[in-house]
Amino acid sequence: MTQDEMKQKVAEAALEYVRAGTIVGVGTGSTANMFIDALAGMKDEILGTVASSEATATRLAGHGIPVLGLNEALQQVDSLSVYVDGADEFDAERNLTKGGGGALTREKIVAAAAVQFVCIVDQTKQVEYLGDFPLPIEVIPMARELIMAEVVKLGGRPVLRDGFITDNGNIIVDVHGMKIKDPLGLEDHLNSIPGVVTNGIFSHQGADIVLMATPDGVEKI
Ligand code: ABF
Repeated sequence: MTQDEMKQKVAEAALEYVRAGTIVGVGTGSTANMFIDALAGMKDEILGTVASSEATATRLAGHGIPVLGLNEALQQVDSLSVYVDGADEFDAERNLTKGGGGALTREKIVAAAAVQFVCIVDQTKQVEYLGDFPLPIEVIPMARELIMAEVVKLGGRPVLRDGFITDNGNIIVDVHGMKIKDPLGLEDHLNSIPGVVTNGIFSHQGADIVLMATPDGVEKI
């Protein structure tokens, strides 16, 4: 089975967590895109969706799936019923690294607004420790050098993502060479540096359920 076939299977499996009459948070990336395509078959059953990026909003709208702003949604309901999104890495405690697509801040916000975070991945994303995948940090542009120097002190190798601007008008610094043994601590530490908008460790907002596609089927972790 190819990686794309595994992504397809896990995207379809996530439909089981979509409840009729609720607002659904929708992530970003190639696996999330397959979920959006599958969700189109249920579009008349849900109240609407909240997108974690402009790209996701465009794809949802292309299927005729209603897209609400998060503020608008939370004026109608107390919380989103579920947030479905991919990840770049996950560990045994369901901590995640996200943000390879640069949408980490909105992804973290929408995840925080949902009762349940269902993470959809294929088995290539499973790791013992997060950090092999470069850790993205969304940064306010004027703080770039300050933050890169702080990252070096932590033992990381910061690389500016060339020519990339987030949906929020900021830049991304990708941190290479970190073996992340304390995801919660590092998430908090990086977020405490002035100028950091957020970082791609999802430990506070870790997944409630990881659905992992393998050639033998979809495993629930
Ligand atoms: C989003 O898409 C990101 O947080 C993560 O970087 C990426 C995963 O992409 P894919 O599903 O294309 O592997 O979930």
